[in-house]
Amino acid sequence: MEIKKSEFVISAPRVSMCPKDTKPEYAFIGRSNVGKSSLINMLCNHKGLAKTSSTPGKTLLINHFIINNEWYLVDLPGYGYAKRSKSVQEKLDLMIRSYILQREQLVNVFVLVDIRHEAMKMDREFIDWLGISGIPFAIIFTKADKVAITKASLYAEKWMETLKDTWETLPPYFISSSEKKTGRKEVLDYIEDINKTL
Ligand SMILES: Nc1nc2c(ncn2[C@@H]2O[C@H](COP(=O)(O)OP(=O)(O)O)[C@@H](O)[C@H]2O)c(=O)[nH]1
Ligand SMILES: [Mg+2]
Repeated sequence: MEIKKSEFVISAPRVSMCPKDTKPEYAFIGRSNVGKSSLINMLCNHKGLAKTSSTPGKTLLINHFIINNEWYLVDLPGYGYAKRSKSVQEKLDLMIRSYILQREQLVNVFVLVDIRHEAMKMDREFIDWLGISGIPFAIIFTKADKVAITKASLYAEKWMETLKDTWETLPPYFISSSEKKTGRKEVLDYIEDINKTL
């Protein structure tokens, strides 16, 4: 799929303030600093579209970007950033979960996981919660350029294996690097395939 146009639409503090539009949405979630905003920019070939930062914990809002005037990418705040106060993080978690449960046009959540990290409790809890809530999702392993090219799929497979204790069928997954533009076509094709079914 070609991305011809990508534009920032709105940063909303809660789901009721998201665009009044029924076009399909694809949201990106994961721990702070995992590379959500960088991935959105890489997919869109649009540096600076989503704000990236080397300081974690900057995104506090639900950010909508419209693609080709047809569908949305949504950049969400990270979960589990230890340096935030507990009450701020609890508010963010509530905002994220309300958005995911209430937004009917949300067709898929991408859960981002740093390819270098072993399975983390927080990611796992979030993934299990998506499953219980019946939300379709896929996993994207980020920052693949930080590991040897020969190791990337091995790490990803090992991580996916850990889901097998509770998951009968494993979700789809992708390996990406925003630096090297790895995984761009695969993720965009996946989105395109879903869009075609709607
Ligand atoms: N090497 C490398 N660094 C990345 C990649 N993606 C993001 N980063 C860096 O990781 C940091 C956090 O990225 P950002 O997209 O803001 O993460 P977010 O908090 O999940 O939105 C920034 O310093 C990025 O430059 C990647 O694919 N490769
Ligand atoms: Mg971000």
